[in-house]
This record gives sequence, C-alpha cells and structure tokens, in this order.
Amino acid sequence: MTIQTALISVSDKSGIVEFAQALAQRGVALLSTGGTARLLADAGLQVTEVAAHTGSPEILDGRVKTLHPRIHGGLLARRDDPAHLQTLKEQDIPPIDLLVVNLYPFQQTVARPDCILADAIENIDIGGPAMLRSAAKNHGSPAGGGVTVVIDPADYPRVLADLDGPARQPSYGLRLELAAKVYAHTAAYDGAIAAYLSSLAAREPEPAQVPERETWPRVLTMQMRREQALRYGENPHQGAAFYRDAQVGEGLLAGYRQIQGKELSYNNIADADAAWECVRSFQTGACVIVKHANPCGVALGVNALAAYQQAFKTDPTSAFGGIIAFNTPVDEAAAQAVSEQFLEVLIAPAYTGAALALLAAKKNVRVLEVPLGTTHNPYDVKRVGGGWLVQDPDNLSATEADVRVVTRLAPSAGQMRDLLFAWNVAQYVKSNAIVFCGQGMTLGVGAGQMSRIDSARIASIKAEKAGLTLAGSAVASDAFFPFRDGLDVVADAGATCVIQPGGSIRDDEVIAAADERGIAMVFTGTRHFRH
Ligand code: 93A
Repeated sequence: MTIQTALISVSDKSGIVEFAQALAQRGVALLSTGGTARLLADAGLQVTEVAAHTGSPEILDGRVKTLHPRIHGGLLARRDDPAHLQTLKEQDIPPIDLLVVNLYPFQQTVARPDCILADAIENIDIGGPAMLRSAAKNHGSPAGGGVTVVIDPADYPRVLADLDGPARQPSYGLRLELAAKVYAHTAAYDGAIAAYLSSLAAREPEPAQVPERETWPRVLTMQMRREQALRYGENPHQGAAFYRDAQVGEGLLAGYRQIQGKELSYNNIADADAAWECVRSFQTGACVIVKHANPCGVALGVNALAAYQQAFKTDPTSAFGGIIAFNTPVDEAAAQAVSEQFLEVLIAPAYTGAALALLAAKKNVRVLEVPLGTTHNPYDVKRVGGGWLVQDPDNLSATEADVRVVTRLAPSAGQMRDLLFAWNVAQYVKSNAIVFCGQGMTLGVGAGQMSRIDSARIASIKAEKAGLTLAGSAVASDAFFPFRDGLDVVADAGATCVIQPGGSIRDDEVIAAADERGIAMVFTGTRHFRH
C-alpha cells in the first residue's frame, strides 16, 4: 500500500517545505493545519487545509484543529480490516497514510526565563500528541499495511528513500521504529509537563498569600480617557490633567458628579479619592476627613452629623481646608456643621435638597455626589522611573474571626469593636501608621513616619493637643512592632488593647511586654503598608 495522503502539522518547520515537495512529486495529496498549510501553499504546493477537510474551522485559538473523527478515523482504521475500511467508506473518511507532526515547543517555552504560566499552558500540545498516538498505534503489521508517522525532521529522508525503494512504500521495520520513537517522544513530552506543573505546586505560597490573579498579563493595557485638563499638578509649576479609567465602572472618578464649587484641583482629586476609598470601606455610617492623603479624623455615627462631629474632634487643626467624605446621605444638619469650617471638597452618595440649598451659599466648596459601589480598581498602579509597579489593590479587611488573641488578656466586645475600627482606619493611613481609637472614633493618628515609634509618639501628641484622652484606647499598627519600645509608647499613652499583624522575630518580646503592661493584643496575620 503506497502513500496516497499525508497530514502535515508541524511547529518546527525546518525541512518541511522540501519534504512536502518531495511527497507531492511522488503523487501524495497533502492535508495540513493553518500555519503549516500557509507555508506550503506559499511554496507553491497544492495543499488542503484540515479545516476544509473536516468541515470544522479551527476553534478556541487553535486549541481544537485536528481533534475530529475525519482525522482520527483516517489515522486509526485498520488497513487490513474490511469492517474498518467499510466504515471509512460509509462515513466518507479518506485514510491518512502518513502523519508528519512535531509538537508545540513546551520544553523550550518553559526554559525561557520570562515564561509565565499562561505561556506554558498554551504550549501544551493536545491535538498533535493525539494524532501521533493514533498514527503510531496504527503502524500496522508486517503482513498488512499501516500508517507511517514522522516526528523528527531527521527521518524525512528515510521515508523518501523507502518510497523510492522497490516496495514504493515505507517498510514495516521503519513504521515500527518510527512508532516507537513517537511514544518515547510523547512520554518525554508529558513528563516535561508533569515536572513543570509539579515545580509550580512546590513553589506555591501559603494559601493566604496566593494572589487572586494567577498570572499577570504580559502586556497590560490601560485605557485612560482625558476627563479634563487641570490648572496645575501637585505644585503650580507642574502641568496636569485628569484621566478617567475607561475600563472601571466604580470608584470616585468613575461615577462622580460635581454639584457645585470651583474646579477640582490635582490635590483635591487625590485627597478626595483617599477619603472616598476609606469612608466607603465602612459597613455603617461614617465620616472621614482627609488632609494630604491621610485621614486626620474618622468616626462612626448614628447620623452624618454625629459622625462628622466626632471625626472633627480628632484633629481640628488639620481638618482645616480638608476633604470630608460620608458614606451616608448628607442632610441639612450635617451640611450646616461642615460648612462652619473651611473645607475644600465634600463627598457623599447623596444630599437632601435642604442640604444642597444650604451648601449653595458656600460657592467655593466643591460638592461631589458619588455612588457608593462595591468594586475596586483591578490594578493598583504606581509610576516608577522607566515603568510602573502594578499590584492588586489592598482590599483585605479583617473581622473578629480573622484575628488571634496572643496575650493573657482578651479584648472585651467593646475593645474588639474599637480594634477592628482602628485596623480599618490604619489601612488608609500612610505607613508607618499608628491609629488610636475609642468609642468608634479616631483619637490620634500618626502617619507617614519612617519609624514606627515616631508615628506612635506623634499620634499620642496629637491626641493630647486635641484634648482627647487615650486612657483605655485601642490602637492599631499597620505592620508589626519590631521591638517592644513601640508597644511601650502606646501603653504609656494609655492604650489598653492593640491590633497588629504580628510576624516579627521579636513577637515573643512584644507579647511579654503587652502581658506585663496589662494589654490585650490581637494579631491579624496580614499587614497594610501604604505608600
Ligand atoms: O492546540 S492543539 O493542541 N489542538 C489541535 O487540535 C492541534 N492539532 C495540531 N495543537 C494542535 N496541533 C499542533 O499544531 C501540532 O502538533 C503542531 O505542533 C502545530 C502546527 O500548527 P500550525 O500548522 O498552525 O503551525
């Protein structure tokens, strides 16, 4: 039985045009997959695309090209079995006598230093090995015919030599040898895939640290649509514009409506975003006052007015010229209270008519209405010289179930509420962050210091300046205390309970200090650096 039809589907295309030409000269009809077919056609060869042969287009980005009964039937039908040959006839399946395949370069792909999981996965060939295994299984017998399968370009001349030999077809010996080579090859190929995947499993971090996104896009495209030119940037000598993220449906800039007031400035927008992200993270009514991207007062309240009054108490000096955000509608009483001080921007999900009428008298105040929403930016992006740093946004919040008491004393229910509130606020304070709280309000916020102990000192100084007592307060630290000195500072200031991530090599020393000072301390196991 001579070769009438060959199917050629190769990733390594070396020598394939010459081989196909030689086959065509010997009267072999050529079937081929997309890329290979194009190459052969460009070389002037008559070739039928597999998609045309099967009547099924390549689908799923080429994941399914040859997985079709018209291919596998043509490869697997026993050549000396009348019933098989009859089935081919009935199903109109032409036999395929020669298969020339080499696989997606999985091993070469994973050897590349920049290979990511998605690259590796897409280079796992499915259709190629399936065809190879079909053809190799059906290499036939010494008596009957069988399929010839070639995986290695080095074997092309051997096949041609047999075609030109006295039998005018590949010998049984060659078919057998090439079939064995195929199974050795597909076994090694699957072995490489298994080894690669197990190496990933071994590298996998603790479940708590697994990022949501399995792989990062090789190319990250952001669609930024210019919303407005700004008068200037952070400083008057810097030009600036404000771009909207065309892909994100929520967040301050996606949905805000400016009801009144002067044009927003660069710093207004940055601070408004910080205030908005913080206030919308609370599940109950809250008010957040922000200055220079840090909350300087945060409080919960039975209504907007009560929340504002408490938030304002934390740091009235810093609140001057601040950004005030609410996660509940602003009514007349709250509008009246906020407009008694100098504020730059007011943000809330809604305003009553009376509140807006009152605010209208304060023409300069920028009043923004922003739908609360529940989603966040998919990426947190920071510009660095020559590129960008991209990470998941820090949306992790802690509940009572997430914390672990590490001291002899456990916090009371009230203390636990204050600790979780303090922890929530600390997430939105620049590092190093120390936040004293009590009764659902911030009492002292220490932000942005290079040393944690200085943040602790500043927070307690600010509380004292505002006339607030820290006796019996709850304190949150955005990252662990590296030494006991930070804990001593907050204890000296009057804190009686502490929430912090833990994880320092000196945790034992810090826990012993807390026990010594009669403090209840909980660990969250997660931290909230913010820069
Ligand atoms: O994506 S696949 O696993 N699905 C298939 O159905 C399939 N059929 C052939 N890969 C498949 N192939 C492989 O495509 C072959 O093993 C060969 O490596 C490659 C040739 O594709 P092209 O001719 O488009 O360059």
